[in-house]
Amino acid sequence: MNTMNEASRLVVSGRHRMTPSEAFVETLVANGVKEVFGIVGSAYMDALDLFPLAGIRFISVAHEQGAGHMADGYSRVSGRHGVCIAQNGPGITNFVTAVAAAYWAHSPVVVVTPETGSMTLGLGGFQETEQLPIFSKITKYQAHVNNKARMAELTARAFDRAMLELGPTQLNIPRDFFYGDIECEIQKPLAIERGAGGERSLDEAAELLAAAQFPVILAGGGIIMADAQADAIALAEALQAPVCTSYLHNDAFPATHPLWCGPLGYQGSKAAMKLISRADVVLALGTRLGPFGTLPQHGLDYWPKDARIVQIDADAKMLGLVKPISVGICGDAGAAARALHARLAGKRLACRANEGARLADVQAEKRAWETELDGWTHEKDAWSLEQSRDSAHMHPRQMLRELERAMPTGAMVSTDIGNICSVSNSYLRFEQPRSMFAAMSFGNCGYAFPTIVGAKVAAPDRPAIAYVGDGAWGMSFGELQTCVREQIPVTAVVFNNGQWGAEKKNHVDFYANRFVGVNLDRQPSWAAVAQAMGAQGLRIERLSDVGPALREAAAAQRDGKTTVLEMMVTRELGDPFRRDALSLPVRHLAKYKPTAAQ
Ligand SMILES: Cc1ncc(C[n+]2csc(CCOP(=O)(O)OP(=O)(O)O)c2C)c(N)n1
Ligand SMILES: [Mg+2]
Repeated sequence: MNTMNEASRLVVSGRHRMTPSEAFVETLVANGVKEVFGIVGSAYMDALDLFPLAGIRFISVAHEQGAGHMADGYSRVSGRHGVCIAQNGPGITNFVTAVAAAYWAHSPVVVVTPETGSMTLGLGGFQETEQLPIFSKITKYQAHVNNKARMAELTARAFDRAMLELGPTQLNIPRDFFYGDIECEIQKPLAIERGAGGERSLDEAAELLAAAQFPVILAGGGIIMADAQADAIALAEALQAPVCTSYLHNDAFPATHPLWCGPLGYQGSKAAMKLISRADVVLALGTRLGPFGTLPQHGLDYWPKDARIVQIDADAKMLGLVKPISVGICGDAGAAARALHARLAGKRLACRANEGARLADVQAEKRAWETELDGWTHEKDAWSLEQSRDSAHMHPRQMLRELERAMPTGAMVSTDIGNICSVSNSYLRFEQPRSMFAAMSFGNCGYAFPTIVGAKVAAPDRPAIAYVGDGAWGMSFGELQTCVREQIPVTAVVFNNGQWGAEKKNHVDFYANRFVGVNLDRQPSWAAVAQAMGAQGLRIERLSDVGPALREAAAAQRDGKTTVLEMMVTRELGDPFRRDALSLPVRHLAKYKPTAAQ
């Protein structure tokens, strides 16, 4: 950024006469905004015109959904606001999926939604739709600028609430309200510190932990958001308690730490599941205990139903919502971990007496799981065996193991929703937080690629890698244009199995292989498409090429190059997502009853 822009980042102080556009942009600057993702639109031209002079880079994307995901990825890696903006009406409705995803990822994204002009609202003019109801259930707060004089105040509140409530907020601005003269003051961001939680609950939790014979920590996203990994490690070490990570928060605890056991949930670690099943006290640190994240997996119904649960979450509404708990603590994961640690310091800890045996069990379970993973080179159900028998392509699990081995230090990895991306959960291990950006519980295909683009903008020096199934890639590859145009170098690893695999697995397991809409036949060569779009594209056929290709692609990011690695894999499929939610079909009408041939 040049010096003129640095100087221009000083926010005006005191009351000033300005235009609402100036008030809006100055409030962005006051909140440290340096990048905004979006697609240009007449609705906010007057504010956009100020961005360069305010030192704000406008990152022009291919689709507004991409902008929303980029803002999400940006905020998840930086802990700062992600901001996106678009044209009223269709530009804004294109945001919806991304905002819902950011909501469930607890990302402080500010969604700026210019709307149709206040004087024609309701008349059915051009690009009009009611923009507040659409986002009402997927935002933490909605600011509607009902008077242009309130532009600075409401913009500031949208930013404050995104941090305070940890989730997306909407700033809805009738497009004519960017113009005119107002007098206002630019507000400083509110910095509200979260505490450790109630004294009594912390005391109770410390008592439970001190008396526990087999305490287990479940480390959640709250640890990442609170930058509290060091506190979590210190507490785990004080108890010498094994640490499982919550579903898709594999980066909540360092994988090389002796107490790390791996992730719970779909395609998670059997070691983590077996160990938590033995817990008499679970410390759920910074997790809402989402229902999908603790479903039985690998045939193990591992959640310890008789254990005492201490749950710590920054959002009081999450306490005891999904699982019965013994103690609920509304607090910051880091502050609460420190407060518990301090309380435990003066106590005799029952679990330290059996420490030797417990830690031996932890290591044994971890070794057993690694050995099982090493031997689990391919899926062994009848359909998968049939698919891979004569295939020249790679087994997905082996390919994922090679990617794991070649993963560059400090890498950020985003993962999409799909069978292979889900299986990758067992193979994604991280040392530092803010490294894994999965589609979380909204689970939308098309999440991973734009999200990693946003993450790369926030952390340009870290290798940025997206894992994407070929179906989801079809939804999101358009953002390669953004990478090339805006020079945001990332690596997309595209798993080409020629199918919407995760859904096909349901046909295999429940619908006797009656396939409808799951085969992705006659796909283009995604490597060639990447090349045509100005990126590098490589088709990877052999296992021995996987690691070198990933390393080279990640290194090429330093030269500004985006690479698509098209992994040619068999059609075999791992366990399904929702075995819990499907049933074998019942048909009463003769015409729908399966025939013998089926
Ligand atoms: C936006 C959206 N549409 C549809 C789905 C349903 N769905 C979940 S997984 C999946 C298949 C993903 O296929 P692909 O990306 O090729 O990955 P694979 O399962 O083959 O590894 C689909 C269609 C979804 N989750 N999100
Ligand atoms: Mg696929």
